[in-house]
Amino acid sequence: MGDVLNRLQEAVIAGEPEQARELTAQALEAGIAPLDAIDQALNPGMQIVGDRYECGDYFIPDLMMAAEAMKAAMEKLEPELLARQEQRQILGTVVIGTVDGDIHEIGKSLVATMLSAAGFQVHDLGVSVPADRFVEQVKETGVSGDSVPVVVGLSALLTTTMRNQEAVIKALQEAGLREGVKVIIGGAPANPEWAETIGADAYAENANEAVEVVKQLLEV
Ligand code: B12
Repeated sequence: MGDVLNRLQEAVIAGEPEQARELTAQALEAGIAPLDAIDQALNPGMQIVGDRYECGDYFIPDLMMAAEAMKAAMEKLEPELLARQEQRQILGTVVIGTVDGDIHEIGKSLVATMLSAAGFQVHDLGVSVPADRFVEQVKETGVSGDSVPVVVGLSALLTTTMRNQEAVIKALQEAGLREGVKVIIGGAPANPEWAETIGADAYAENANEAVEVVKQLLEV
């Protein structure tokens, strides 16, 4: 079991999407839980890639290939993560996206998948999402979802784009929607203090914590 996860981690570090896909399939066949593959192979692999980029050993193309490998693995894991959530009871609605100017996708998508697996209806708006687009989706969700509670999840991976988390909160305020929603933020540069500074309701460090915190916010 350890061996296939080690090889999966290596495939992410080497930026080999085909290998990552194949090894993920092997891991699932061997009975490895999807979350273990994420926690023990994919995330540590991306961490190493990030460290190598930081100290100048890796360059942007290396990051992109590693991200492709991680995405290939996630494509295999997502259906499994969702399948493990047996009866589908909608706990609430989450509108999530990576804020304007920021194209980092993987962490946001992982949070979206985990929330979906936990029973939330998730509207994933994608990456580099303008503040207006969040507002539009909250309006739409509010109308179609009646009294279903709405959480807005804002991801930012860059110190230059974390300001846009605040811009979304302001846009929600201006549209008169802030009171009706809960806002959770995340991404590497964010932290609880930043959440407080910009008037978010909560912060979570990773996808597992995000599920717990969203449940607490909605009291479900
Ligand atoms: C992969 C990667 C890329 C890929 C992204 C591919 C893709 N499709 O997503 C590419 C190559 C495109 C890229 C581009 C750039 N990147 Co980049 N990238 C990374 C890297 C190596 C990994 C990010 C990742 O996917 N991690 C894995 C996921 C699972 O973790 P995560 O994103 O942190 O998400 C978790 C938590 O943060 C949290 N979370 C995330 N979102 C949310 C949302 C909510 C609501 C909640 C509750 C929680 C939550 O839960 C997630 C799951 O556990 C990081 C380094 C690092 N170690 O983080 C740099 C990094 C983020 N990038 C960086 C930089 C500088 C850039 C570029 C500006 C480089 C350049 N000069 O062009 C561009 C920016 C382009 C843009 N406009 O966005 C810097 C940011 C520095 C800073 N302080 O601002 C980093 C930190 C690298 C570094 N050390 O310098 N990057």
